[in-house]
Amino acid sequence: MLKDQILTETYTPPGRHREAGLTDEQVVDMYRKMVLARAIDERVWTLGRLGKVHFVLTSAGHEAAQVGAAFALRPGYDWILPYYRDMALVLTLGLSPYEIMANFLGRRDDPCSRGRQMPVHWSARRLNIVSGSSPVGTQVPHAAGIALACKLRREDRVTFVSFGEGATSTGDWHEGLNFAGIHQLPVIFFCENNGYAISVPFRKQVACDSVADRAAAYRMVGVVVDGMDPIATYAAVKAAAERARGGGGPTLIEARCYRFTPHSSADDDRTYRPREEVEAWRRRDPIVLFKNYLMASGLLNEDLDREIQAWARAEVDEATDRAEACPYPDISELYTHVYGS
Ligand SMILES: Cc1ncc(C[n+]2csc(CCOP(=O)(O)OP(=O)(O)O)c2C)c(N)n1
Ligand SMILES: [Mg+2]
Repeated sequence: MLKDQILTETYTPPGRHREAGLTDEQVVDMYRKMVLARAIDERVWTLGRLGKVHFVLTSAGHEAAQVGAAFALRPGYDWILPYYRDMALVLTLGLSPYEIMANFLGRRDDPCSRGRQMPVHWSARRLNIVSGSSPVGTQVPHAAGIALACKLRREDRVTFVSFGEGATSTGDWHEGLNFAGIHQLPVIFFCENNGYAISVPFRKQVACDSVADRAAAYRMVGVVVDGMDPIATYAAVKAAAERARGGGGPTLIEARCYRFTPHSSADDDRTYRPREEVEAWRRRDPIVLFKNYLMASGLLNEDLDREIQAWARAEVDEATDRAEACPYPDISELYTHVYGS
């Protein structure tokens, strides 16, 4: 499925980020975040194999989409409703590698649930990142409701909600978009379309050609963007945020990407994804493509890249050691925050 994506090469002429309103420093920072997210990702899989993380589910292959989107949002001001695959998104918005490791390892310093919930249910009160439930798509009507509140209060906050293409088959998803369309709410619906919902391919999930096609039915702008390109994704989210703030209503963005790993540590993707397909997508690794772009733009060289890779490894080592040293939640905290206080 989505074979056209495999054949299409990202075309990013040097210096293109400036046209999108990004500075040279910002794009190098984007690259740092992508490299750091991948380094965390790889460590978490290793910790999973060691039996230290009981459920592994990560963002490898989605970094460009997530980091690009995060750069267009205002952390701690806009409302963010991520889904489980959004580690690179929440990292870029301000969760530290330590907090992320504490989440995966179920430790007391996990900012999402103090180590009592399943990993990857990302949230952070200080960053306006709202916790989601495990049934996919349930965050979508929540986002519409939050956006309605912002509109009624005349705040210029944007609500950003993300999900996979599989989640777009749920009733919650359609209800959320319908409501946002009717009330023209300041919300960005961000679909990370990686072609599969665990083993179910896109064609068995969505009857039309693209998720973005569905936008018209809900009276909103629908955009397809190359989710392997952080600049393109940034530009799409930035335009949607400006539209929302200007009273132009919601936008549905479909960022096309690919997950490089099995769905989770409980999945074997060899049973449903041909290896040639995975290899073809790996040749479009967003981190390698972006590295090439930054080099062509004169912003990165091999020495600086080695420095960035070493920095990312050191960050992950430190975060892992600290998180492993952090205690598990105390039994006395079992019911804390479980119900409203
Ligand atoms: C309502 C519901 N049905 C099924 C599941 C089990 N499940 C968890 S993740 C997932 C796949 C979702 O795929 P997609 O939305 O494409 O996101 P991706 O993991 O590919 O990023 C499924 C079916 C669930 N959590 N909730
Ligand atoms: Mg998917």
